[in-house]
Amino acid sequence: MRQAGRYMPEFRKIRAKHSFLEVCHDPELAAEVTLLPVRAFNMDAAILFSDILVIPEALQVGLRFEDKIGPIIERPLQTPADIQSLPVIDIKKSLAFVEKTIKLLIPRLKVPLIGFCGAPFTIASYMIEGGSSRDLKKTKQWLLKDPESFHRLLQLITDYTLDYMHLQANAGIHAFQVFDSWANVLGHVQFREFSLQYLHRLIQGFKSTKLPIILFCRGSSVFASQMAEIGPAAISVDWNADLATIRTRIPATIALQGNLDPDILYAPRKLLKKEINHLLKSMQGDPGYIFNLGHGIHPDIPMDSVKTLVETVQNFQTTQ
Ligand code: 1CP
Repeated sequence: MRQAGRYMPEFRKIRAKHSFLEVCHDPELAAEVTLLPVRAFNMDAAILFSDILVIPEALQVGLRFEDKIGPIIERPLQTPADIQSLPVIDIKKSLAFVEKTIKLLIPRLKVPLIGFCGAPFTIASYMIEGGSSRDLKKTKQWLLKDPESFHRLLQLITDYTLDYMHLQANAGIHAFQVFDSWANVLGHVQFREFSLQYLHRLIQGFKSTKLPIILFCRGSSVFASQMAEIGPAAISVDWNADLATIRTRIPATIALQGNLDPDILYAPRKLLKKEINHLLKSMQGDPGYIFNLGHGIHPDIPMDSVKTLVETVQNFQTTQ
């Protein structure tokens, strides 16, 4: 979850010279930033340095990132006609920089590389809201008042996303994670109609690659059983629920990833270790368990806490 993020001084040093999008667009820089946490902490996997919003950017809605605000989309979608006016793009060309980054990384990595994208619902919500939003009011009003055009938008994003997933698979990634960061604003009926259905299409469309898909929703502790129905290789669980309880509802053929509260990284070392060990013990013996945070790491987390976390997890088997 946000391995490089903003908490690493080395990342901030690069960012002092380059905008966030410049780093994403420059394969050498993006590869270098991907490697930073792997080198610093001996992580068991690397996550590609990029952002879920490169698809809206390729669709020319005017994406920029502002410090302390986050993403801003200059031309958000306001009417169904705006969907019609989106340009027809070739993902292979528009996102060729991601392919180059992955190809640079593969020979430089000794651990697996995780590629990623945003879920269609989350991407649609950014394109409609024009940036981060707490309640996604415009998005929810749109899907309630005009579900037909909302589905058209979701399908359009799904098609481009599948092209993007295949671009990453062909370039050499080893696993793929889909982030539905805003699924938690949906009730369970709407989750099924406006999110899950399209996540299912991504899973189906990616099957030919035989690469594992990890599905994360903010809200996965509530939606886990529905997510299991569409057959991902793993479900990444947010930090609101007890993971061992979720395990009892999910088939053993689906791995579970998660779910330490990222705020625990602010705790003193002793408490941090206690919380991590508690989670690991609760999942002990489960061959389909992958430790992770329940959501992204905060930019002001001390490097030492991340170090303690990785060491505690990696030493767990031998010390118990
Ligand atoms: O190394 C890494 O950090 C991993 C690469 C990565 C990933 C997997 C980044 C880099 N972003 C993401 C995914 C991402 N981006 C998600 C899904 C995961 C999640 O829910 O956190 C989302 C929602 C985004 C959108 C995004 N990107 C936001 C908005 C979040 C919100 O609250 O609306 C922001 C602020 C970003 C910027 C961003 N992306 C990545 C980094 C390191 C940063 C910070 C950039 C900086 O200021 O330097």
